[in-house]
Amino acid sequence: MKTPQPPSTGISLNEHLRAESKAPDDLRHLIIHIATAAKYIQFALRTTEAGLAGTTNQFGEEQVKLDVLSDKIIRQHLTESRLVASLASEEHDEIVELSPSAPYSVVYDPLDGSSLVETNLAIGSIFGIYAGSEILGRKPSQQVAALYVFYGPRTILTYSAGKGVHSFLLNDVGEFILLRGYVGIGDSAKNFSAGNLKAVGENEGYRALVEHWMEHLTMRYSGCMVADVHHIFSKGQGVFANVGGGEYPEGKLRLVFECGPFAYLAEQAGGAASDGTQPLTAKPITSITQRTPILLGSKEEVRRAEEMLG
Ligand code: P6P
Repeated sequence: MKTPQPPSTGISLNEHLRAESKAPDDLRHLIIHIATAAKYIQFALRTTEAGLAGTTNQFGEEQVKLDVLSDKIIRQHLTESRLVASLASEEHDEIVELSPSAPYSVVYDPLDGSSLVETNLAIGSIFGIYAGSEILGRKPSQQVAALYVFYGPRTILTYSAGKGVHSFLLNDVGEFILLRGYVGIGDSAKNFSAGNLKAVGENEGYRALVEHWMEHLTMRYSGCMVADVHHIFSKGQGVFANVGGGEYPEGKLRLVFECGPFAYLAEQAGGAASDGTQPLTAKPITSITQRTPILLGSKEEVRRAEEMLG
């Protein structure tokens, strides 16, 4: 019988942050704290029963137990880092001040797609990091880093600290090891992921766009933004859309927690992210409940979407 091989000893997340991204030590430490929280969440997903928590978040969405638990885990690790001045979580309706003189503020969706937990589909956590204590009035372009953790058959952490997008695999000894450096998004797409599809009933431009994509591209859609956008990063092409119409006049997704971090990452990977009229990285955050249309991925399709939705 073949003896099990030691897990890959490729470059670690910590070393990559230091040597490749040349991140300041306090930013590197903060991202490592976030990565540690993700390991506890990954463990909880495997061991904690799914099911509803019996509470709702600020958006009136029913919280599952793992939403609440993931939020607590992240908040604990951000607090223990002593590096966070203020934080905003999708699960809470206000910005929380932690250590006023700390260097960074963190915005996060602790468990994006959590309604899919009981279906055993992949879900994720999304993080944006700003320097200083202010969140409102900032633009996603002012993030100093953004990252997401994808809890699928494998747990993958993807980050950018301003020098490209890099993916790391959680190995068997609990370390994030480099899987792919300098992830890129090509200009043309083969796949599309269209959310808030009910909007086609009243949004003629969106109907025409989705019909075009159905004729020319292949759909890949799971209902979890982390999984669907990760598909674009891992394939190096694709376009993700969630635009206004029906129950969500501005689209379903939130600027600060979901669209801002992913817009930063998409641009770092050579792709584009737009609200249909402007780059999402240039869109000021006016409130933590602010929703926005999003078109993200291969530049040619984001431009096509801007024209057809225009
Ligand atoms: P729709 C999950 O609830 C979520 O917030 C995102 O992860 C996902 O992209 C979107 O909502 C799904 O939207 O319109 O397909 O239900």
